[in-house]
Amino acid sequence: MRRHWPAALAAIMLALTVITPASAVNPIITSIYTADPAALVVGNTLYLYTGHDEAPPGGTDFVMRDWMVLSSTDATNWTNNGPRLSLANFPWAQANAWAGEVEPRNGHYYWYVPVDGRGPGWMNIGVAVGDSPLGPFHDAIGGPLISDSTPNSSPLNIDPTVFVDDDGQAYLYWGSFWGVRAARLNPDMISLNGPVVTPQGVTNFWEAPWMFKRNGIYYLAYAANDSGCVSSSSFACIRYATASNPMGPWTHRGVVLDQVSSTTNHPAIIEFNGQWYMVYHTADAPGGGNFRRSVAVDKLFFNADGTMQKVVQTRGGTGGNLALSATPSTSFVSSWENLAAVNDGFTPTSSADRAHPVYGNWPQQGTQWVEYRWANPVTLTRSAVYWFDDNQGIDLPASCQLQFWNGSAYVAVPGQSTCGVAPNTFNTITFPALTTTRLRLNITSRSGFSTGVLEWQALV
Ligand code: FUB
Repeated sequence: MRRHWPAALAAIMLALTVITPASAVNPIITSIYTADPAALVVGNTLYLYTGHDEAPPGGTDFVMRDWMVLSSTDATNWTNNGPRLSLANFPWAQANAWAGEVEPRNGHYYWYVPVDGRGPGWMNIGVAVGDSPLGPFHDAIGGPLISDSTPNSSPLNIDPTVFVDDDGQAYLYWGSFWGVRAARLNPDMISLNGPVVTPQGVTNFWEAPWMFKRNGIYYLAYAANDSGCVSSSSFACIRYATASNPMGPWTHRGVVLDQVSSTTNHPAIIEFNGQWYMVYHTADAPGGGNFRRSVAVDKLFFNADGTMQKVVQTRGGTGGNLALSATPSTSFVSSWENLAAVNDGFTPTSSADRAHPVYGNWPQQGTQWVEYRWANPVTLTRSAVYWFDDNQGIDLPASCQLQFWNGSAYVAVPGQSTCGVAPNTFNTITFPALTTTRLRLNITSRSGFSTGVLEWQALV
């Protein structure tokens, strides 16, 4: 049974949030997993309202219970302001704190969020309101604004984006499962003004709309999963359309962000300090995956005719992965495989992913090892390994263990958590901070098989 925090306890938890500095490179924060960013500029600050992925390593579904706020005054250095809204703020909700967006109006900040309600149907859109960009926020309605019982609602009522035009009229767009929907909002921002319509011209819409206006042109960016832009329909690119009216009809303009390393893709596009940005998420953080995503920010440029150039995705720094600066060695590598694969910075999509070189030790069996050496001591607290499985002679290992060089011998890393052998994910091993110049991964095969590694991270 799912437990719900009393509202007062939730408020105390929010007030006690520790403000921690985040990274200056993509992903912009790696101490937690964040997804589904929405962006808002207030004064000299850029706020990102994000989901919070808490799926365990190898998890196969979303675990999302609250929403975070990140902020920056230069779009480079980020502050994690902690969770500022949670499912506990909506007593009528029970799960799925998915992609939301904050819109300011009349001194208030309205946070539109999709949640799984306790009533009939699946996902609903609720609204929280606060008096500052960081809240505190509370449920503004006491129930959903949009639900499956809303006439002409989307096949999946998620991913709200709200836009207030210069004349004060507010618009809500949302939807998934190829069903984009739109409606006008009343000035109270918590009730619909008129029917739900199905906007026309939003070609290949899948989910995740984001609406904005520039130079009198309305823009609608959204996730699409058609074969024209993705390698498989489980991934998504970001397409966009423009219109001269906020309710459309829309004209499709192309792809503004290619497929990313996570299956889902979710845009926010905003101007801050004279520069436009695309905010999105990937699986690029150490230990990341489709349900352990991380927010990224990259510059976005317009052409003279108002179309958008495709965003160049950047991956900055090491993301805390010191394996990238290590020299690998091994007890054995098959002549047709490549030891350098273990620290080439690749994020595989599955244990059978051969898009990059792979390390394998066929036909060896029993215990083999790979090792990292650094010229100077490094301090590590985690390691993550993505196993290779070719469904032939190389299989997932039976067990594994981390060791380090203590000056005279290799010994087990003290206090290490279980070395996982799950397929299709990074298996993260945590341990008390360890300073060393050599780290070794001992890999013991299953009977009759050899073992392999797609990527092995050594993390600060
Ligand atoms: O994070 C849960 C869901 O995944 C969001 O609502 C979608 O946009 C997709 O990113």
